[in-house]
Amino acid sequence: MKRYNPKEIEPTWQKVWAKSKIYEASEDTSKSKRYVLEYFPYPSGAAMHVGHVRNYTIGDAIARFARMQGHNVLHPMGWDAFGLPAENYAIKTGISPQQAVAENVGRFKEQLMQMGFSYDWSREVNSTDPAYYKWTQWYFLLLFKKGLAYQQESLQWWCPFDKTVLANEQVENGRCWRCGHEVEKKSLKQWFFKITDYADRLDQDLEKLDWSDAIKSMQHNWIGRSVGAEINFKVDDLKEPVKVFTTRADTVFGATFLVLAPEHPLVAKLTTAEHRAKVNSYIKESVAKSDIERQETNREKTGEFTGSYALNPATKEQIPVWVADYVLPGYGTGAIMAVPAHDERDNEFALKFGLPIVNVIEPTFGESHPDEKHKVGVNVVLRNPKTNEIIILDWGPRKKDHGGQMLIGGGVEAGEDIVECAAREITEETGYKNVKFIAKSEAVGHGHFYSNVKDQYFSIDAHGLLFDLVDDEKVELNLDEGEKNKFSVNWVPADQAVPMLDDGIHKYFGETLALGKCYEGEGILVNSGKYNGMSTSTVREKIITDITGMAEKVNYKMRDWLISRQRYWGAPIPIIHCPKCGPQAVPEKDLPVVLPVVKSYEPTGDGQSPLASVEEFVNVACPKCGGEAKRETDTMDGFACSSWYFLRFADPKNDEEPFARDKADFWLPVDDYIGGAEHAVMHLLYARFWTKVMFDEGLINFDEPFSSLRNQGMILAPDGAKMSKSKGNTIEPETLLSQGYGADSVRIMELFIGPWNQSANWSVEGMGGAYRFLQRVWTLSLEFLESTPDAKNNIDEASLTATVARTTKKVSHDLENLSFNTALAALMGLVNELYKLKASGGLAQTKAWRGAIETLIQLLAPFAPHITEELWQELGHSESVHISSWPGWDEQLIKEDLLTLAVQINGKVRGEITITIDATEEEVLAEAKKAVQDKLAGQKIKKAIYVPGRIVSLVV
Ligand code: ANZ
Ligand code: ZN
Repeated sequence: MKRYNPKEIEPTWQKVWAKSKIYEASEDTSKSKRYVLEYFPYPSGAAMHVGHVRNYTIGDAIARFARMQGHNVLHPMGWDAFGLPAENYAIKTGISPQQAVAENVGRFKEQLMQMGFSYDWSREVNSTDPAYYKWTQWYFLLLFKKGLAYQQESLQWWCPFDKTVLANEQVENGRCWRCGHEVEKKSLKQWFFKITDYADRLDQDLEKLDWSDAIKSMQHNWIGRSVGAEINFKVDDLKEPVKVFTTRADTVFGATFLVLAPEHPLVAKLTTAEHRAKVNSYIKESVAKSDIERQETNREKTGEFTGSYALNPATKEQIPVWVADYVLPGYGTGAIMAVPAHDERDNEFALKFGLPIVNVIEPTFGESHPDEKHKVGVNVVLRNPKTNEIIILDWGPRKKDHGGQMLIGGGVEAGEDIVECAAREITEETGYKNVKFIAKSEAVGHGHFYSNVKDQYFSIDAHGLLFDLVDDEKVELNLDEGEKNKFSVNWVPADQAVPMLDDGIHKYFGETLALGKCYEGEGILVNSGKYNGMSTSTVREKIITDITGMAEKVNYKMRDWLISRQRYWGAPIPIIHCPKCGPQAVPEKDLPVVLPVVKSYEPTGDGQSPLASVEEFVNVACPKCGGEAKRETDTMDGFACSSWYFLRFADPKNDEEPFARDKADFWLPVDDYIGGAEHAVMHLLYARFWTKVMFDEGLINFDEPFSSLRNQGMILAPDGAKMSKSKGNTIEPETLLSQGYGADSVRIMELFIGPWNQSANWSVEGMGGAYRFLQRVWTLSLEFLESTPDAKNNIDEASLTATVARTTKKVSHDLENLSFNTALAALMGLVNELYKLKASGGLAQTKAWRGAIETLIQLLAPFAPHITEELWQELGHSESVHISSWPGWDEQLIKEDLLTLAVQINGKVRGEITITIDATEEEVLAEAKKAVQDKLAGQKIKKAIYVPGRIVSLVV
């Protein structure tokens, strides 16, 4: 029998596929299109490791499955090849980026080829090819003409040793990532794309996308829309007021000081002579820190007093003005009103510098009840100062508003003061006799609740008190009849106890008294003049108009996109600066502006790119007046190239326009976009922005580029460490191939290792298992072919066809849901079954056996394209298995595997479903919810339980 030898069959089939062009796509409208795309890679010189390859393996399985299902599949590949690595390599070795990239692309492509991925190589693009970046430049000009690309002076990180600007990510602890030299901020003129104009749409349209919630919320937070107000604070002898941005105008009566970012333009004017020296040195320290560092929540607060005071427009009091680096210059107005009672950062700051804290919000909980009685009560945090444990009372399982985990508490009796009351309640409920009063909360908690003990609704004003335990001495508990044996007393570490508390007021006092947090939530106003007693959320807008006379103001965290780089290896920005006419677009007929070949790739040292010293490039006639002018010498950030490449694949050879509209409209949006999560707020946001601009320009008929985003999980080293070249723990397919495993085994391993979107540790044994599985498929298929033709055998044919049908259904279903690992498990199960049948009844060339083996091969084809192609041909087919039709199944054959289950809502049977016995819990629950949808009538399901094979129980 022929041996399974991947080293021989894999390259052979790769050549055949290239020649027969079966993976080339055309605009065939008779089939539905499916655009499957993996992030186009940066072609690094290093070998790919198995983590990189997983991404392409997932995409290829999706593409192959879709193709066999009869979709018209576009699955292209290209190179994102501009950027610093090639340039730094050139500086070091003198080898030009053009040459290095060409070599790397060749090597990278070879590695992809070896894996047998089904790319349409006729559509290959390279972002550094002038025929490509001509259109990147064209887009730049489109943005420029629409007012969406502009130049502005801004502060940038600058390394005086390397003589270059650095991106934020390239500064580590205030030092240059390359040379370790301390960096400075330098004011440089830079190009920006006005992505902020699209902030609202980028935020809202996230809703339309089938992306993971994690990525969507990262984009959402990055865009950071927030609605608030700008309030002016007048400073004596200063014409301009200090304008602050706040989302909590309702807390203005609690604003006891102002804080300006050290970079704020008014700081110099505000700082009095006495404080100047200290403030100036503080400013110098602060600007050297990154925004991320400045916002770290557990960093100790720092700041300086300016010597000036501002008028709080609500309280009419003079409040001190400080500078502190936790206020950032780039957000809101770069200045805040600090409300230390209700903002954690302001609270820390006030505590550190002894500034006043005025509480202006008291929380309210629960709904009022018509029969409620009013009372005044206490909630007591009893703390053991030695262990920092506090007491919580366990009243049994919480049901509605009965029971649960509570603080010590009770009603204040006539003639009793609050501290006495608290001490009495402690002794009555816990027995502890010797306790010490520590603090009383300034705020009163307002609640509406039902008393377990008294069987009565109450509205309560509760005072919070903190006591320390002095010693363990106890007396008999003194409880009301209704309280006896109803609860147990437990000491729990404070940080664990507080989250356990069930009632709102109890939790509030737990957080403020036991954990020292400030209250950032909503409630009713106190210490707020005429607004006292009103609710914070309803009064917010009213205070804004009363104080500012203006409406709400929307702010975004997102900044405009800095696009220019003072670097050689990027697409030149197609602008000509004319001393008379200003910046002018390079006329379209003169595109591309080709990167000149240079001798030195070193930056010039004065903040300009190496292109600035290439005179033939720089000196040019103004396209408007014809006078002497100079080219822009900055190049574009590589993210510009990747913001539209997915469109170029629709029409990669077009030299009249970036793409023909009908082709783009035919193929796009991308149906499955596969890649890691690391680009959440960069590429994935930029590409959405460009797409929206193109949509607005009428270039395309869709305004989101990627319908479904699939973020694959990482592959880790066998010991769970991240794979990296520097650690020397990478595992490379090239090595595995040379060991004889074959691309098919590697691909199986990549997908079998675990759910595709979760990380997994590579396993050497697993690799062997994958290989043996394929070998078993090989052997069985060839044994079948070598068995007697037309012979009878004694297997249970009905069982064989049912097993095959069941597996077909399972694999089809799993592939639809990208559940590659379970699909492979099912295929391994099928192979085991087939071996068992062979052992019991023998193998022969019957119709049933042929059907089983052919189906197995087809189901395996998206995972292991080479071995399946080889066996398919051995079985006598002349066409490729990869363009054969995906097998169907006869539902009749698997009927016996169906099961009927009752669906209960709150314990009553309300419906019935029929499922397959191998249905997953998720599938069963989805089916059950559908079956009783009308009976749920929109009620929220609190709990859904599936007792396998027996019942589904929903609790609403
Ligand atoms: C008073 C206040 C009281 C605030 C309160 C919060 C709670 P988001 O939601 O992220 O937009 N802030 C405003 N500009 C800032 C800046 N440049 N750097 C640092 N912090 C800044 O947050 C808006 C809130 O963040 C604003 O509302 C302001 O503090 C602070 F109980 O004003 B707030
Ligand atoms: Zn001019």
